[in-house]
Amino acid sequence: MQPLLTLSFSVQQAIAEKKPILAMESTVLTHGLPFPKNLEILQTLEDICRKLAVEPATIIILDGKIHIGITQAEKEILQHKMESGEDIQKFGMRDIPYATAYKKSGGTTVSATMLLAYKAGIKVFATGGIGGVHRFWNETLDISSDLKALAEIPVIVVSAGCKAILEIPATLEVLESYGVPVLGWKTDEFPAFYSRTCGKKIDRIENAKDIAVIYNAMLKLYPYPTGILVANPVPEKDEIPYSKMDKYITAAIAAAKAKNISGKELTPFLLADLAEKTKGQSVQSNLALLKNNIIIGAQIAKELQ
Ligand code: PSU
Ligand code: MN
Repeated sequence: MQPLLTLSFSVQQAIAEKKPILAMESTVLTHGLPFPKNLEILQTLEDICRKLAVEPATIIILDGKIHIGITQAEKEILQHKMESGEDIQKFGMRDIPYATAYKKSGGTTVSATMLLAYKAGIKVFATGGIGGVHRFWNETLDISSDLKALAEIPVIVVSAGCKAILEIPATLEVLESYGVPVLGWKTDEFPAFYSRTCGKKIDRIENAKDIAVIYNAMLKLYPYPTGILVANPVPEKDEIPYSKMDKYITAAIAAAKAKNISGKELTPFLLADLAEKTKGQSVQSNLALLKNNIIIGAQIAKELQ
């Protein structure tokens, strides 16, 4: 039997040297951002992380192999697959066993990345935004498995909140029901991805050290420790006001409904529609907040080490 996880040489080395490691999600790249810019962004994010003396571990599945950290050669394989139009899938937590059995390739969502980071012994990872409770959830029951993963897996997730394509108050309610701490990085308000605020209050934290204290207290207290959601607002200069985004979002959701798009296709469809309608402004904002989350994630990884 092959080992379940393939750790890159640099990640193995970082583990051996007790160097801090930050895991990175890949669906945000494969399905949240356009090709070929997504691969450039991947490189930029990894470079930022390395400059901060933290080893980036991009998590992705290629031909059924679960990679914790990818090499240059594997990035080229991914690029080739994308260029040739091969089916690069989106893998949530439940899709991983199938992907390994049938040698599929794809990006891992927040839920899948949490699970795989945990298995690899990595405690923190950075992403763009988490999935959550979708608008019209009471008709569709569409609630992201990211919330289930946050409820069950003790990994710290650094995000810019969740996208306003979701029903944000309902998403926060579910996180509260599941006992998941939601912490605002130097903010009292939950950020809404492209926008810095959404009017919902959360607990404020001032530094990475306090996150480590909270994480360790949770591990000691909870019989079943959960994840922790760190919400880091997009930088001011890259913010798109909620009022401006909201009309595009409403239109994108209506378009998805008209085209009968549901399930895991929904989020990528909405993101692509927003990128088009905002003439790339949403992509720019997405990149800025990703970089920002890597920086905070790296600080937390160092603090936990
Ligand atoms: N939110 C974003 N960009 C993304 C995603 C969410 O702003 O790319 C991706 C993440 O990978 C997240 C997933 O985990 O979508 C959630 O998908 P679903 O709603 O199908 O669970
Ligand atoms: Mn869903």
